[in-house]
Amino acid sequence: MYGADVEQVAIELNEDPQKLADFEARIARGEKIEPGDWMPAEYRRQLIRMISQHAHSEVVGMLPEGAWITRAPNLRRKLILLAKVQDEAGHGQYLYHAAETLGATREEMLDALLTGKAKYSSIFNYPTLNWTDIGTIGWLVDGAAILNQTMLARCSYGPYSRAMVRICMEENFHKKQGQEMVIRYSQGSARQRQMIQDAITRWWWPTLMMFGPHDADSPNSGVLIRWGIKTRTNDELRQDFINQLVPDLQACGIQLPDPDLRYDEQSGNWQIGEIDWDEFWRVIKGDGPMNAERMAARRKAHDDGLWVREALSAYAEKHSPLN
Ligand code: BYC
Repeated sequence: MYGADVEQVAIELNEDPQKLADFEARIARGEKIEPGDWMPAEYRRQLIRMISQHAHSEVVGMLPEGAWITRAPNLRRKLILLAKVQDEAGHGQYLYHAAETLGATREEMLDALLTGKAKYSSIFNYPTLNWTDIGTIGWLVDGAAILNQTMLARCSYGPYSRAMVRICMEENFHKKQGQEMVIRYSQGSARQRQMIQDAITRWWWPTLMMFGPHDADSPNSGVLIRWGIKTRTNDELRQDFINQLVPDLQACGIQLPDPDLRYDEQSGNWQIGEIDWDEFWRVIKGDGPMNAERMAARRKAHDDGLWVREALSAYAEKHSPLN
C-alpha cells in the first residue's frame, strides 16, 4: 500500500486525494509540516505514537542511570551524571510538548505509559549492575540514540525535527562522556578492564535491538518513510552503528560477544550474527528483566507528584481571569 500511488493511498486511508497529493508534494519539496497545517489522520497518529514513546523513553531512561548518582566514584563523575540525567528530563519535556502540538494531552500520554498501553525503548528494561555500565550506556546507548535522532532532526514534522536539534547536541555530550569512561577503564587496572568488558558484553545486543526489528518485520516503516518521518530504515541505522562501534571498541581491546562478527570486504560492512528477536519481543511486551521495576518506579513518581499537580491546578484556578 505505501509504495502505492496517491489515489490508492487516499482511498485506503479515506482521505481527500487532492489534499493528500498536496501534502505529499510539500514533503517532497522538503517543506516542514507545522501544527495547524492539513495532515492525514494517519500521519498525526504515527507521530503521536512515536513522539510520545520517545518522550517516555527519555523519562524512563533516567532510572537506570539515576540509581548511580549517589554512587558515582568522584565529584566530577557525579556532576556529569547529574547533568546528563537532568538533560533527559528536559528531552522528555520537549517531546511531550511536540506531541501536544498534534492534539495529544499530557494526561492521555502519561495514562498510556502507566497502564502499559504505550511503549518505551526496550533498552531501559536492562539493569545497571556496576559503575562501568554508566560509561557503556553513554557510549553505546546514547551513540545509538544519536544516529536515530540525527535522522529525526530531518523529519518532515517541524516541532519534532526542531526538538531533535537541541536533543542531539546534548546527546553528543552524553556520548562523549561515556566514550571517555570506556576508553579510560579499558586502559585501567585488570579489575577495571574486566568490569568494562563485562558491561559491553551485557549491553551490546540490547543496544542493537534499540533500532527496532528488521525492516521486513517493521510494520510502521513503510508509511513513516513515505511521509518523511523516518528517512533511514531500522537496518540501515543499525548497520551504521555497528560499522562505527566495532573498530573503536576493538581498538580498546574489548571483545564483542558475537562469534559470527566479521568484516565483509565487498560491502565494507561489519556483519553480525542473528539478534535474539524472541528476547526483543518479550522485552517490549513487558517481560524484560526490569520492566516491572521501571513501571513501579514511574507509577510511584506519578502518585508522589499528585500534590504538585493539584497545587498547580488550584493556583491556576485562583488566578484565572474568569474567577
Ligand atoms: N523499544 O514498526 P517498527 C535515549 C516497537 S531514548 C521498544 O519498526 P517504528 C536515552 C515499535 O514501537 C531514545 N519498542 O516501529 C534516554 C512498534 O510497536 P507499536 C529513544 C520498539 O516506530 C535516556 C513495533 O516495535 N528513541 O536516547 O517504525 C538515557 C514495531 O517496530 C523498539 C526513540 O524513541 C524498541 N527499541 O521504529 C539515554 C526514537 N523498536 O508502536 C538515552 C524515536 C521498535 O506499533 N522512535 N519497537 O506498538 C523511533 O525512531 C522508532 O519508533 C523506532 C521503531 C526506530 C524505535
